Amino acid sequence: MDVFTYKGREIVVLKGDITEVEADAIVNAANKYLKHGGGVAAAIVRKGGDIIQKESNKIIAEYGPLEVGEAVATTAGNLKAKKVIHTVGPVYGEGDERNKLIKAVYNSMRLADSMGFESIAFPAISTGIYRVPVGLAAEAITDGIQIFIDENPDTSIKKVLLVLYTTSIFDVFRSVCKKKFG
Ligand code: AR6
Repeated sequence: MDVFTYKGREIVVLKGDITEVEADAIVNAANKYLKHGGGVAAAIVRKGGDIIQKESNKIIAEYGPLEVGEAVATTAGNLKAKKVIHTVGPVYGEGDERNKLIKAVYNSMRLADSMGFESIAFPAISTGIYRVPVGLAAEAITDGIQIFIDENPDTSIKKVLLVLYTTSIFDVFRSVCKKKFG
């Protein structure tokens, strides 16, 4: 685990399972339809309970599919977190992946901030089933965090966790954070 600070906010990079993390909000790498069938999304529903999928279905029924970069919140069910924030990352090859990832992170933090949350945990959005190269994703996700803090100096968010599931992805995020925040 590595801890960095940026403008008085803690940025924690750790290898682990996001469903086990202590944070007010954990972020899910979702799809536009909030059908949590695979990857980190399936792990979140498996551990948090089907109530997360049910609330997700309600959101889709009411508002229609999400856009890439949008973020919405549901209950966290049995998880330690207060809420799950679902955001949609880009699929590699669709174009503008960097800005879409920045937007997904920014909108997730904005939603957490609107609920007065002090901590938020992100997985490596888009680096699994959506195949975005890890280096590109790490640069964009950390840029999103940095831009949000720059533009929202009074945010309630004191701590941002980056929870990486594999050693190789953890190593890339750690070196990008060292360069940017170290
Ligand atoms: N904790 C933290 N990270 C995890 C965990 C976990 N428990 N499990 C997997 N990862 P993915 P995407 C990592 O595929 O690429 C879903 O089906 C994994 O190693 O979950 O944005 C959605 O419903 C990878 O680095 O998300 C969408 O359809 C990262 O999480 C689609 O996949 C993201 O991998 C979204 O694809």
